[in-house]
Amino acid sequence: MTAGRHTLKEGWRWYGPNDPVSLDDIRQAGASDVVNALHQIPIGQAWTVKEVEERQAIIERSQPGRTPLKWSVVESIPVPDDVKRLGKGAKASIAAWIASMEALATCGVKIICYNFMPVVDWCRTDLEWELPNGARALRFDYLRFAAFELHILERPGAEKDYPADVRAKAKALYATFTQADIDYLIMVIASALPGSTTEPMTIPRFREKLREYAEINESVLRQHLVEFLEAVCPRADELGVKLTLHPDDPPRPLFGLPRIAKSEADYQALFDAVPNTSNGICFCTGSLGVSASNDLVGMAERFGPRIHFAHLRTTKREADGLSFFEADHLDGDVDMVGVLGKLLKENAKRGAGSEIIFRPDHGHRMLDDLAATKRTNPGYTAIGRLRGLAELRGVIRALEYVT
Ligand code: DNO
Repeated sequence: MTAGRHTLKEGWRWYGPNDPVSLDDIRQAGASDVVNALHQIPIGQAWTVKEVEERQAIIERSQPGRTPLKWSVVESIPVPDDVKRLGKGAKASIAAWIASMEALATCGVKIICYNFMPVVDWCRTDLEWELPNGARALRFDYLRFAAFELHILERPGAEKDYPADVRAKAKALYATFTQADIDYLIMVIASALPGSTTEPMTIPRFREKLREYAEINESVLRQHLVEFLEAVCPRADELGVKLTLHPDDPPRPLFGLPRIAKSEADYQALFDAVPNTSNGICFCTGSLGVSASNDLVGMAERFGPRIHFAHLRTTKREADGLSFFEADHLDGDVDMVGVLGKLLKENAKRGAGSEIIFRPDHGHRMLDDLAATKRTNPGYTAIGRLRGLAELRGVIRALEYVT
């Protein structure tokens, strides 16, 4: 709980009324700020004030007498495919995105998270990978991913992205797959995980989408993001909205598609191209931390004023350097204490109402959430995130005490 103190604000992602995690669960976890989106509205369709108000009433006013919750962050307004492929040419889609932003601002929801990942949002190969303590974690296994690309998706040209020894290992791995393994991998990679901002795909549709992106290389995609921001930021500035671009997860090109929010240099290029104050970052330590070359503590310091929202989690890179799993919040490759120190420093410079909001991210499936009858969203269990938030809160309190 952070009520009454000037500190980082504790957020919690909630998928809406169908989320098996309740608003009381969020209160009991101690979070104050809800991160939510209107997932039921098709990608590309503008959100109306009425729709936003209805959701806001559920979050903020449906249980009088309870500890107050505030809907502070939208994660995400999806950026439709045509914006990524056509940039400013996708006029109607950009206008609809701005209309959603205006509806949110009218209701006072002023931090908006979005991403610019083409075709697939976050990508994993296992949603229930068993840890040595029996809990389940999300994992990205490079060889399983290669087996998917080379032998299930059969992406033309994919073999060029893998050295011969990896191709051989992926082929051998694929030979061990049952139909159930194949179906599982298709489900995990292609069918859009909950909260994703891309459309669920069958394999034929996946191939078609990749064909649609054939001409889109890194500089074209970056240019399209710049055009999108040039259209959106001036209005966001007027409304006092902060836009936070979520990094690519994992932070590297996938499926031969470019990724342009994977490093400090990528973000710096965007801030240089579109310096508006509304142009910010969702500081996702879990996504950026997958790449050993990202200096997270330095980025937290250098991008401080552009950070309005943070996803605090950490992954652990495996022996091949390309596979990783989601570790406990303080025990992966990210120097979380160092990052929190920088975020607290930045936050101390800000006035009331513009604190950085963070949320714990991708908790393990553990304890009662492991029950077979328990419905949980991958990474978004109550108990795993409760643990993550408690650990982060402990670090924050300790850092505040010693400074
Ligand atoms: C997954 C999430 C992503 C994220 C979007 C942001 O857990 O971090 O789906 O919400 O990429 O637009």
